[in-house]
Amino acid sequence: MEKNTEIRKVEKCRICESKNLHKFLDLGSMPIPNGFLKQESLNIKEKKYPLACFFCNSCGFVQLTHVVNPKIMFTNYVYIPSGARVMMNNFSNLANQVSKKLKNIKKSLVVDIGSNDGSLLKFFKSYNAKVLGIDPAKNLAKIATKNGIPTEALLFNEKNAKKIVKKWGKATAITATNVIAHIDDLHEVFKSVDLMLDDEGIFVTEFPYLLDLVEKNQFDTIYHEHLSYFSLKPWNLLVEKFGFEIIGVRRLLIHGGSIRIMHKRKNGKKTTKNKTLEYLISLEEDRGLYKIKTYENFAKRLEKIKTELKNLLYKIKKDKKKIIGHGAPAKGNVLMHYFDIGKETLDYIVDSTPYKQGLFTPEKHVPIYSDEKLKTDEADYSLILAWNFSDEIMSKHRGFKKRGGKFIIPIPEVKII
Ligand code: DWN
Repeated sequence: MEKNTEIRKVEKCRICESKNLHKFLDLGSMPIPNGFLKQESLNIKEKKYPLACFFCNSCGFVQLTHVVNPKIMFTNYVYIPSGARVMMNNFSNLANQVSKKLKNIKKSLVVDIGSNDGSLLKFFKSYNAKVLGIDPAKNLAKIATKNGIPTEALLFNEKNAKKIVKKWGKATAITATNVIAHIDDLHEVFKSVDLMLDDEGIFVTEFPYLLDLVEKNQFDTIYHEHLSYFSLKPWNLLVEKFGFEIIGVRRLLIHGGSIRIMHKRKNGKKTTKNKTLEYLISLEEDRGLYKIKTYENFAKRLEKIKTELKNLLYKIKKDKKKIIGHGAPAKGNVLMHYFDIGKETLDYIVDSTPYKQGLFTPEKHVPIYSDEKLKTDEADYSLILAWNFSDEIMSKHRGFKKRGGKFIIPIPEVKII
C-alpha cells in the first residue's frame, strides 16, 4: 500500500484472485474499531471507513474489500491479550503443543508474528527457546522488549522478513495467532514465512473460525482489522500453492471459536492426508459454508438479534434501570455501531485493560472505566460486549450478581443471566 494512502479497495479474492465477489453484509461506515479516544479528541471529526463483507463465488473465501492502511490501525495499539486468563491458558497450550514438535526447543528460534506484548513468547522462553517478536505496534514492542522478549517493531512482509533473517537467522518455528487475518496480502505472508522458516521448520497459525462466526452469529467480529475470515478449504488452496502442507488442525473455544493449524514444507514430497482436515472440510461443505444462501441467512439473523436487543434495552431504560457495558473490545464498538447503541443506553463501560481506561469508545463516545468501578457503582444490568469471555467476566464479578445485578449476553443470541 502506498505510504500515505488511508484506504484502498481490492477487487480480487485474496486467495484465488477471482473478481467474482458477492457482498452479503454491509455494516455501513465507522471509525477503526480500536480507535478509542482521549477526552480532548472527542470534538475532532472521526474518520469513518466502509465495512462490508464479501463471499468469493470461486473459492468460497470470505473477506473485506476495503483495506485501511495498517499504519493507521496498528502503530499505536491498545489491545493486549494478557487481560484474559483463558487467552493465557490458550497460549500456554499452544507453546506446549509446538515445543513437542521441535527436535530441541533449547536450540530453537521461535518467531511470533503479531507478538503484541510478548505474552505468547513468554511461554516459549520458559522452555529456554530463543524468541523474537514481530509487531508494528511501537508502544507494545517497547513493553515486550522491556519484559525480556526482543521485539522488532515492524509490519510482517517480505522486505522485513529478509531483514529479520539477516539479523536473527532462520526460525525453527513461526507462530501467528490472530494476526494473519489482519494482513492484506496473504500470498506475501507465505512468501515471507518461506523466507524466514528453516527447511524443517513449522508454521503455526491460529485464527477465529468462519464456521463458528456464521453459526454463532458473530457479526461484530467483522471489522476493518479483520480483512479475512478463514475456513479450511480456501486456506488449504493457499497452503498448497506455496509448497506447504497442513500436518495438524485443532478447533478451539477461544474468541468464540478458532482453529489452530500446523504447517510444514512438503519439500517436494506428496501431501500426506490429514484426517481432521478432511473431516472439517467436509463439515464446512455440509454446513453450507460454500453456498451464498448461508451468508444471506446469516445477515437476516443479525436483524432479529438487533430488534430483540434494542427492545430489551429500551424496556429496561423505560423502567428507569441503569445499564453499563462490560468489556471494551473492538467487536463491542462494531455492535454499538450497527445496533446504534450509545450513551443514551449505556452509562459507561468497564474494562480491565489499563490502556483503555479513561478513554472513550470510537463513534459513540461511551466513557471507559476500570472494572473496579463495579465494586461501588450500583448498575442494574451489564451488557457483556466481550461476550467471548462471558464466563470469565461473570465469575470475576459474582458480587455484581449477588447485589441483584443481571448480565445481558448479546451473541450468539440475546440472553439475560
Ligand atoms: O483479532 C483481534 C482479537 C484477538 O483481539 C484483534 N484484532 C483485536 C482484539 O479484538 P477484541 O478487542 O474484540 O478482543 P477481546 O480479547 O475479545 O477483548 C476483550 C476485552 O474485554 C478487552 O478489552 C479486555 C476486556 N476484558 C475485561 O474487561 N474483563 C476481558 C476480560 C476477560 C475481563 O475479565
